[in-house]
Amino acid sequence: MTYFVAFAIIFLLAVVVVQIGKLSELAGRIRGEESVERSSNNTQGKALVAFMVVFLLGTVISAYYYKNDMLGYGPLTSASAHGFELDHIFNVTLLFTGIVFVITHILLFWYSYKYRKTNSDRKALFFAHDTKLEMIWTVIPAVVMTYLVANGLIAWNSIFPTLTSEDKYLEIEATGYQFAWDIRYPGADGKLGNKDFRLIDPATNSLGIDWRDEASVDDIVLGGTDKILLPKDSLIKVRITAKDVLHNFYLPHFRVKMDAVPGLPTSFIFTPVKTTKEFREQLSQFPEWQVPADPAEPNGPKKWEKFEYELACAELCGKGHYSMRRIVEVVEREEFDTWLAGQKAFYTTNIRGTSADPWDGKKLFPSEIKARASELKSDIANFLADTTGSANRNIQLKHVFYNTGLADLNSNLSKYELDHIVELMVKYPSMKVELAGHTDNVGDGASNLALSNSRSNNVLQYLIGKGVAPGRMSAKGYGQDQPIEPNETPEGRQKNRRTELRITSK
Ligand SMILES: [Cu+2]
Repeated sequence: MTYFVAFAIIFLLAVVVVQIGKLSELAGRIRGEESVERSSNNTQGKALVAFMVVFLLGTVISAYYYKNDMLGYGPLTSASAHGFELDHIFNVTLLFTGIVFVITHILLFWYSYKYRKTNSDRKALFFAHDTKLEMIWTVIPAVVMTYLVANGLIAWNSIFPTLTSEDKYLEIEATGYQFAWDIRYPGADGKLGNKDFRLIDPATNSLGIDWRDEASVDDIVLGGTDKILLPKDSLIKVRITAKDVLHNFYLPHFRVKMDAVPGLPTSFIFTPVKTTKEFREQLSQFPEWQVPADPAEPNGPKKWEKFEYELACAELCGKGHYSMRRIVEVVEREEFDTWLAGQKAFYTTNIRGTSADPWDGKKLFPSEIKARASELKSDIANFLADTTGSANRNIQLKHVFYNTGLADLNSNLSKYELDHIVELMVKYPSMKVELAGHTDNVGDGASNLALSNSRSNNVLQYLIGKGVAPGRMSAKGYGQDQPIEPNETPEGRQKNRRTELRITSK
């Protein structure tokens, strides 16, 4: 409806303009062409001068009035190191184009007025060529343009240094798709693992990360709405890619803007120099940021207190384009390191132990060994310290592996957990344990019982071999009789095939 009314108004206005034109033409015929043209030229000439003044003042005044809303001025000075350089280049360009704008604007309208057709039989001066003029309007723009372009190139090269492996920088990856960003951080190794588009699986591996690359197993992928944390004063390289259409990685406050092109990785290098907190303080110096953030709540937080850096997609990539906005927070390096260390690797939470895991039963990663050691230590300490009888006495040996279908211990992989148990047996000299073997319900009960018996016995033999007194340990197989999960699913059966450390005496 609104569109229809707007269209009708425009149509009616057009009709009015055409009618007025016809009317003045008719009036002209009645009064005589000559005098009409003269008065019309006069009016138009004056109107052009008026336009010149109003437009020029309007441009200058509005630019001054709105300067604090523009990036680079007042509260919005750059939050990244290279941003100041970039803002300077914009200012230099603005200076030159501003001078040209003012001169051409004045000349254009002043000449239209000055040389309007008056009474006299004035004629335009005609000349075919003037070398001096040609030189002036070729050489001056050429010199200015060369200066601007060269300046820009120099700045571009300093903003995009070629980083070598010697340089210390944090490399993160942003993958744009309709309509979100997937942000990947390297884990403790500082390296992002390989990707391959053929490995993309919308359900389990939307980025196509290659888990066979050990650098990828500690990579962290942020959830769709998580804040993107960045450390202050650290060089950051963002690898930018896209999965479907063209997007654009845009961090306005950091003057970072780069296309995300499917199939063509791009990157940007920058150093944030102001934490979110510091930037808020910068904003608080300006009265327009001292107003309430929510006008409905006059006593609520101020606008500057609610400020957040943001990531946007600067490419109109579809109708959900706006939802690619993400909050970015810059914090001190220590806070960032603590945050990153507390993030769970995508592989650990989503891939480890599933059918997509190429390392299942083949390898334990140092971080897993470490985490498991402290888990085991606290489980046993908890049980020993417990006086209420509620602590669990059955401790599952999660990192004890056997060769498939056999009772042989895979000691290459099991040694970490078992050696740690040896240490704990030394630490708690009065503790006695039973090694309990369990199976799933596949196959017949008797052979399952036999298998669990020999498996637990093999663990016992390993521990004896490491010097634990045989009198403190026993081994027993329970076969399929004590499942901890239903045996209906492969995951359930996998959980039921286990060896437990049962503390029989403190
Ligand atoms: Cu987009």
